[in-house]
Amino acid sequence: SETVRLADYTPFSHSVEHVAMTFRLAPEATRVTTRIRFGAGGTALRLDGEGLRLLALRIDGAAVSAEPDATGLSLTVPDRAFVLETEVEIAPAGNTALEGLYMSGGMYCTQCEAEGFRKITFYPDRPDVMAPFHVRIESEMPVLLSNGNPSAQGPGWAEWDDPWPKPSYLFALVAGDLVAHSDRFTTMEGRDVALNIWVRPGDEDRCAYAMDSLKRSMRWDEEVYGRAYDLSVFNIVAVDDFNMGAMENKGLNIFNSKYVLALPQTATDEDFARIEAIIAHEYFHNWTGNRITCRDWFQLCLKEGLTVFRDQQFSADMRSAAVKRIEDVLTLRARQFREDAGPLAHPVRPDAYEEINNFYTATVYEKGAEVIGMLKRLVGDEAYGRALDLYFERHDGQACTIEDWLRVFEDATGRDLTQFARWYTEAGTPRVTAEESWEGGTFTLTLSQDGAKVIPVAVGLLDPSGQEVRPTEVLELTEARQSFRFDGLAARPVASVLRGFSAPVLLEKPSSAEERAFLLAHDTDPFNRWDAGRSLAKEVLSQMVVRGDAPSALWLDALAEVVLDGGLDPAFRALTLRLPAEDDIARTLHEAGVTPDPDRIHAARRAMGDALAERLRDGLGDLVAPVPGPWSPDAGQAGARALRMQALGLLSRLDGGAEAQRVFDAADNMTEEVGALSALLDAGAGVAALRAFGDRWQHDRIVMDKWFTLQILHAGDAPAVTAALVEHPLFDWKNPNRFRAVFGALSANHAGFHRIDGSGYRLLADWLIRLDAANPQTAARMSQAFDSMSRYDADRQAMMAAELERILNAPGLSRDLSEMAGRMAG
Ligand code: DPP
Ligand code: ZN
Repeated sequence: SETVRLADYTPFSHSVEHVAMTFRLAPEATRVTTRIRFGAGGTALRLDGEGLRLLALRIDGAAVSAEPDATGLSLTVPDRAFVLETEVEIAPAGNTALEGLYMSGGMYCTQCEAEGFRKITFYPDRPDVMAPFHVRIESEMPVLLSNGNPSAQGPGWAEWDDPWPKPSYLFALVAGDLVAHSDRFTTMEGRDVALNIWVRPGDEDRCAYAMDSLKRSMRWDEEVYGRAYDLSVFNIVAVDDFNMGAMENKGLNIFNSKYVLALPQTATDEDFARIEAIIAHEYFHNWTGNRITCRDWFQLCLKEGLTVFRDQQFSADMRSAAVKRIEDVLTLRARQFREDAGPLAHPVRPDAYEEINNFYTATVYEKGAEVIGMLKRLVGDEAYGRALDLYFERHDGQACTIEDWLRVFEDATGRDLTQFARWYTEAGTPRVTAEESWEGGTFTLTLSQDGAKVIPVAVGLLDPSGQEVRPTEVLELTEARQSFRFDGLAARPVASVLRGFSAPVLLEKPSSAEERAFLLAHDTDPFNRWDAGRSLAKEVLSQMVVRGDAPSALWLDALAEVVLDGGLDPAFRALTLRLPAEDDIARTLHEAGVTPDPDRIHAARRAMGDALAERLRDGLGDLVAPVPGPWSPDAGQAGARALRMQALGLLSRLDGGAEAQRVFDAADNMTEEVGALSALLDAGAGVAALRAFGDRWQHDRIVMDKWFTLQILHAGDAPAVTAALVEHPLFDWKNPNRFRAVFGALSANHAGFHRIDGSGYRLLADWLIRLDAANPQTAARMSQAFDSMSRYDADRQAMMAAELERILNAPGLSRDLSEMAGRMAG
């Protein structure tokens, strides 16, 4: 396969002044006519195009004969401005890859990012070619949508006009039997915008939360970033078959239906929070992505890192900033630190790829957002605001690079960001070591790093009584080793280092269990308070795994103190009560030079939960009391429910699931239904509840995904349960959500996936090979389960390597899966 390199970038030969397209939709034979007005650019023109049947080609109205090759069309064109017209035929009904124009549940829809537009028509399918589009759709479908503003319509046709020049990856078209949940929004510039969420008939009562999230996102982007919406209509469409979460097409966002549709009865609090975040994320792309886009796909983090950062800020403002930060770091460590530690590690801005779809990663997205958080911390909030204003002013309408982005900050602040730029170009999670000394009223913190980056390390000091004696200060670590002095202290302080997780690093700070228990009890920084408890829990778990120790009383007491403190935010208490995931323990052990044993980790984590349940025995009754008040999706209630469900899980270890069964039977919302069912499954008492759940929700695709996931996640023998479930009539493996619900759960069940008989590895490989033939993108994404191979013992490594080899030898393997398996096989 061919490698694409950042170093080889060259601008496109021609400008595109305007694009006019006509779609005559039919499932087996859709006709697409495309009229492109090119500016002058020499006589050689190369267009991208894949799987297109070329019917006609005209230059300035004169027929030209041309023969496409496998990836496009090379033409000799006039050495001046000209109009190229093509007519092609495509078959959306047979498009199972879900890229380009395809069908989902009887409707037509598109997904063009990153390179799907070339499956629709011949075009310079690259983000730095931007043009205004006019689209005509002819179809018997009642609702016909494309980007921009509606311009005309009649029976069987509609026309759309998008005045904002855009790259082809933002093109979208939808045609279907849809109904709208509608509202309006007036922008700060006085523009009246029609808002519609289009769904299948019957789903319209499930859109209220998404609509509310959209309006709050629009207002927030005006208030916080000064950015207003720029068309007369904003459409969102929910589709059941979708490779990703959602897509920010200009004026016509297309969403995986699970990130739109929600009722209290069908969606958990986490689902509600995710819907709010993804609606915001796609909306925010209108400025960070659409108005200012990427020059090439190596710059993907330019739009994704920034837009994730913005959606995280939004969720923090809508909910609890402290809780949001803890949740974001949990995700970062679980997904991005893992990625960075294995064979798939790459810089936030990669410099080479075979298949760009493989680079929509935790590193580009989540670490990309962390890098912006660091930048903001280093320059300060006010300068960040000025830099963003300058970014929008200077680059509106352009396709940009990370260099452009950093130059804006340099120009706005006068700061040299040469060293900072390494965060974009170097892979791997830096290690920072902290050492302390105390002498004559002076506390010295010495920080060292294994690289040469600029690392903002936020630090605060507490006195021995737990009072903060030095508020948070951002230390800038720029050298290999640096000392920072704090003078005039009455007593040796306790340092709270890397507050708010001020940089995405592995912090090594030799400190006693007592000191961490002290920080868990007293730290004024909520993130570090939580993280002290977490690092203590990891240490206890490691000792249980490695030495067979019992869980320490110190940890149990410190945790109980927080969990039973009614004065603390229930969401925070729930997060503190959550035990580290088995995969996280495996990574931590591996980093410490210990080969993780999945069975021992599983047993130790269970023993830890049992001990915790014993320790909290007297308090659990109160903690599982119903959450008062009418149901609401807000952060307060969600936190209370999270704490209740955590406690219910512990109580089930003591009562065999009796209380969980009562909660399950009485539940009037999905958070508690799923929470109670999980507790029952863990207690080995979930058979009846699982059946009841399946009977109740068998007609609801989104809820049934949970039914599949839960039984695999909580299975003792996850491969066996998975093997049985793929025979279930509702296992529709071509639906990405269903495939992920099953195989995502298999790889998330750490002990099950890594069973020493190799059955987990084998089953996943079998199905990746099968899925690859239909949907390479999702198959490649799911193959990442193998990226932790090098952590484990020789037997497991050999079995995983053999499965990767088997994948690589599969006939007709896609470029997507071949690149992923090849990188992991080494
Ligand atoms: N650009 C899309 C996003 O919003 C890709 N799924 O992240
Ligand atoms: Zn995005």
